[in-house]
Amino acid sequence: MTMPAAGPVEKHVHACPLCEAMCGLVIETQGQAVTSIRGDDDDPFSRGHVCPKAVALKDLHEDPDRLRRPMKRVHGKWEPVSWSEALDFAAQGLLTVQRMHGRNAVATFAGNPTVHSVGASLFLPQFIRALGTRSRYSATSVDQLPHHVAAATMFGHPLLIPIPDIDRTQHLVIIGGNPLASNGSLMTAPDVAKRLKAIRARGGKVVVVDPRKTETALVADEHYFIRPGADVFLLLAMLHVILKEGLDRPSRARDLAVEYDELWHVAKPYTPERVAHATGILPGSITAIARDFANAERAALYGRVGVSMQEFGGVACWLITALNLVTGRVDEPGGVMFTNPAIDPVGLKGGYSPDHIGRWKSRVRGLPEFMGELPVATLAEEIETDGEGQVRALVTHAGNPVLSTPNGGRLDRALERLEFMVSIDFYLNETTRHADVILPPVGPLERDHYDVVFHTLAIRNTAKYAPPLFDPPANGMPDWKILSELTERVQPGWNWTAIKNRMATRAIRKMGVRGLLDHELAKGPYAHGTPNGGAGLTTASLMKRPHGVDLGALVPMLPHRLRTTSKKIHAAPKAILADLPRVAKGLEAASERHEGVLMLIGRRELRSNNSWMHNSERLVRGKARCTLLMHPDDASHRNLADGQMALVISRVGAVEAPVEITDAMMPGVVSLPHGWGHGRPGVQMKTAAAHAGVSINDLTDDERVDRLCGTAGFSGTRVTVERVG
Ligand SMILES: Nc1nc2c(c(=O)[nH]1)N[C@H]1C(S)=C(S)[C@@H](COP(=O)(O)OP(=O)(O)OC[C@H]3O[C@@H](n4cnc5c(=O)[nH]c(N)nc54)[C@H](O)[C@@H]3O)O[C@H]1N2
Ligand SMILES: Nc1nc2c(c(=O)[nH]1)N[C@H]1C(S)=C(S)[C@@H](COP(=O)(O)OP(=O)(O)OC[C@H]3O[C@@H](n4cnc5c(=O)[nH]c(N)nc54)[C@H](O)[C@@H]3O)O[C@H]1N2
Ligand code: SF4
Ligand SMILES: [Mo]
Repeated sequence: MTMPAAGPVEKHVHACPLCEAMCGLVIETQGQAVTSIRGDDDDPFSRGHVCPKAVALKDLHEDPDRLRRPMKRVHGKWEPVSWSEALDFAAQGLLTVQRMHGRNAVATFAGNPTVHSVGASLFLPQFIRALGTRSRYSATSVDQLPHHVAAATMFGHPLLIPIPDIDRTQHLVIIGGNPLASNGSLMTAPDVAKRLKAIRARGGKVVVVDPRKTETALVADEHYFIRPGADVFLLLAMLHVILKEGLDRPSRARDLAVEYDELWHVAKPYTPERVAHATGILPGSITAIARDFANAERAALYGRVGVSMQEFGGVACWLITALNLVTGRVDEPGGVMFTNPAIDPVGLKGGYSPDHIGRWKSRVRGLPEFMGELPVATLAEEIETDGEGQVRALVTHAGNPVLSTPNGGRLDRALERLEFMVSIDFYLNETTRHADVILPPVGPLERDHYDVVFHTLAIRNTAKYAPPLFDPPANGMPDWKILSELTERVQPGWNWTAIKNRMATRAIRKMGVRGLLDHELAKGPYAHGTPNGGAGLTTASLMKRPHGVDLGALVPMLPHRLRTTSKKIHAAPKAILADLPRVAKGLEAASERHEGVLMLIGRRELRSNNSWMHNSERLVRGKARCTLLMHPDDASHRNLADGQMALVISRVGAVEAPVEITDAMMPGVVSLPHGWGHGRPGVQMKTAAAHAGVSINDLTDDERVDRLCGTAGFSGTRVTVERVG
């Protein structure tokens, strides 16, 4: 739906909600049309940086396939219905299932864009609380959950994730992250390429450990191939070297730590020689990586999805922080630091203890709860398995678990068996096609913007608010309104609690997004002024500084930011130590080799955004993206030439994809990007369907999880590959 450009040109300052980098944008509009999108040079944080996805916000705004009215499935056909009919139908369907089968029979899944929408971040938790179900799932358990486990058990709150201070470090070790493609994660740092370059320009060093020689590895000083899933052994050996050689150093954080001596007991058996075969890294290199890191004047060890999406992700993420702790990097400039955000989701409460995990278990497989949710790797079997507590209805919010969770093909089939499904989403895609009703929120340019979550994970303290750039269309609802309408409708009954809850919901709804933001800002550290003498932060004062407010570099925050009940840092949390016998067994398994078997990993690409921006022509045109990267030796063993179709087979499924031969891959490892596979029937995204690709998660295995916290073990899925035909 190309919008006619009519009327005067208006210039708006906004922000991009697509990834964690929070780039500032200058958007020109004429009437309802977007006429240009550029990086905002006056944004003090992003300094004009954007990536190709920003311009695709225009395509999203205009996309004729984007749903603008609620849709109800009637005898297998989609029919537009009014908002009141759709909301009543959705709530009634959920309540009916709960009345018949209990509260846990309704499951919820919150996908990634939830945290990029201020309305959804503020209003979804209420809706889930109102449903009163324990069957809560989200993208967290296919992503950063192990980082939360480490943060909660060590520092007392899942969001106390220390952020690498890359603008001041002299030595950055990146394990399992590719910020040049992802633009940084659990490290909000717009224009990360420039910032990495600056480390080298001031005489520092960047080291990358990754089974693929990535875009980031290409701009680093050193790159080491590692066998997928073996990071835990590398990290243990690094800890071994550092403690054995006495390279650990005193620090303020060290003085706050208990259980410090446990670390040597843990690391002692893991010499570089013992883990070399499992990791694929020479003992001398492991020792050098450890010594260089420990000896650097200012250093940060950073790990991202490559270390959290694997069978030992929890222990690996803990070891990363433990290594930062022993070398005196925690809470020090140039090391890893905590933010002091204007709106603080960490809040005053915390109270996580070192064994705080698994207060309840999933019904079928006994996977642990964490932060009130269950691992999504178990969702399909919870739908399929009869019995008390079986999942019979599902609400998805901004998620596409058919493409994004392990063994998505199984989930795809399981969703067909649900008695009722509601999707809050603006596309009819691989997941929402199973819904009985779809409630589409307005697009990102038609709602307020404030990055509640990502300011908390940024390399500087910053704040920025933008009001909606377009008025929502007459028939459009922002996500927060949809959620609060649903919340009211699913709080049945006239007992005192129900009435109180309804009153609370109404009060918050009356405040709206801006009201709630002001309420939170007033509780925050900059309510009465900013470090550089600016006015106290409110949405009104932020609107006077539309490019965003820089609140300075990260500052030491310990001990007062600790939220452990002990007010100490737990260097070796109980819950994590309990997983070490499994790690010991894993070392044996990782040292075995199986003839003909390859290990599959994922990848991200600058023009792609998980599963949902593939309907933008400008992002998908050109060379096919969904290819199987393979080392030349592995290809020639299988008689595969570049561009030929390969059949990839795993325990759970098979897909066909063209081979792209490259020595950027570690021998024995192949890579497919995730988020593709738009060829399923019933998907209403024309451009995406024309560039369908296949889903890596038709190969990944829902049985392969990190038993510590249930996170999907994507990395290193065993596959065989052969030539098609
Ligand atoms: N362009 C773009 N940007 C995005 C996204 C996107 O889809 N597209 N998604 C966003 C989201 S949701 C997230 S969570 C972030 C993620 O941000 P990143 O973690 O930076 O994401 P990736 O680019 O997947 O980088 C992971 C790296 O880990 C490597 N790897 C895989 N397995 C292993 C392993 O076992 N060990 C080690 N050491 N490395 C391994 C991969 O080769 C890859 O280079 O990106 C965000 N940004
Ligand atoms: N094998 C493998 N699998 C992976 C990964 C991997 O690296 N490898 N990465 C994992 C990671 S890190 C993540 S975060 C997940 C992401 O997977 P999901 O959390 O499932 O998210 P997306 O695939 O991004 O799908 C987003 C959905 O939200 C909708 N949407 C977009 N914006 C909005 C909005 O503002 N409101 C609403 N209501 N809906 C909206 C889109 O239409 C789309 O349907 O995938 C995971 N899956
Ligand atoms: S890096 Fe790209 S997708 Fe991420 S916020 Fe910036 S412009 Fe948006
Ligand atoms: Mo993610």
